Amino acid sequence: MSAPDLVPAADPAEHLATVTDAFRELAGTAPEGVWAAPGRVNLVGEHLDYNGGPVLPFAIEHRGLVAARRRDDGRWRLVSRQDDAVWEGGADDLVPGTVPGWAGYAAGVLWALREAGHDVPGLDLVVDGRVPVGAGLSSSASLTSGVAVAVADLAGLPGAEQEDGPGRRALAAACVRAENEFAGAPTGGMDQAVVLRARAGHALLLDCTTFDAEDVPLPLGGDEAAELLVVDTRAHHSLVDGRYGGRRTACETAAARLGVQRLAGITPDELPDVLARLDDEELERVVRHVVTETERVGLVAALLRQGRLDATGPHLLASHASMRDDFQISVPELDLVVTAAVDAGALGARMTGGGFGGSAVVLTPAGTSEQVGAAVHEAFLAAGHGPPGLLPATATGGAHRVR
Ligand code: GAF
Repeated sequence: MSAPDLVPAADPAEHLATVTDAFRELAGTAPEGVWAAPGRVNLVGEHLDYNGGPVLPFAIEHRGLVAARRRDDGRWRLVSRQDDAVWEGGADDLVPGTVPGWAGYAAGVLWALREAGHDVPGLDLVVDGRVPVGAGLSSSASLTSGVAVAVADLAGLPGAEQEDGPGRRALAAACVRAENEFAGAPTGGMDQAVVLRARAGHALLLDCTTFDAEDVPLPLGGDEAAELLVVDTRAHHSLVDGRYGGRRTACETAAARLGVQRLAGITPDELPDVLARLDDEELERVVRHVVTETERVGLVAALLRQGRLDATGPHLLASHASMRDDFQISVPELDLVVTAAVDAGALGARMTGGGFGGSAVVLTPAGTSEQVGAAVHEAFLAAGHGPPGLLPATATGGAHRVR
């Protein structure tokens, strides 16, 4: 049997040197600065952001770096170490829907900040994203947020500072516009918020109606009773293939039929009556997911405030079942992570992110995540799948300047 495929975060010094060298190759000079933006794992609260509900994500060590320097001619040159194509343009080229691939996300931030009335200087900019792509770990929010903090810092815009505040909220809103309107990805606002606003050692309990947030302790990697492992199934997840958007549309249809602004405002007590009014099996399922998942976020957050991550397992399992059976966004590989992990002694597990592929987050007793990861690896091979990627999970802080 092959060894499990461990996917540690990049070595910070190597990552910094690599993006700096790539910048020198592009511009013939050193960058003015380098900024980092993490990926994220959502502990619980899936597909609630665009339903105005609460979510509980945290930022992970896997991250992207952005190296940048201002140019005098007002033009932008965007380069990615993960792609050969260079995008070059000026203000007339910032047209929504016209810039394909990763560059659409980066250029979208320039567009959104200009739309917000900011003067965005010309830039040379190199990105080196080390958040696995298509893994449901928000490589795109890492990209947009990294570009946003770099531009904010170089242009003297609010939000460049690391502390959470109105400037960071505004940058998150610009990143959402970049993804929704410029790149055409119909995301909610969870990912950009946590990537820009997370505090190390904490999950971000985010109210997606007001975008107010509470930092809830999520101590990982110390002598805690439990630990988290992220399993990338390598079943590719995408936000632009129509399936994520289809769930969003079903929620909007249900809300319109019920005459409510946001499905997450429906209480568990109201649920039976609400379901009876819908008379549509698909809409009933999506509403049941949103209402029960909203309740689970509150229960998990309450346990975290008491330092009881180890007691959250049943809620994580119930969340996965809800996404598998009611929201129907799981795939066999994600279900296999959950069953194999539980069989190997995990306390709980669930798919995380938009679904239809991507990653699962697994809660294990302290000191056992390696053994549980090995069991999931074996189960994947036995089922004829390729090896999953195993990522250790610690909760890090949001996007910031590293140099
Ligand atoms: C993706 C989206 F980008 C988020 O906005 C959120 O809806 C998530 O899927 C599901 O919770 O990550």
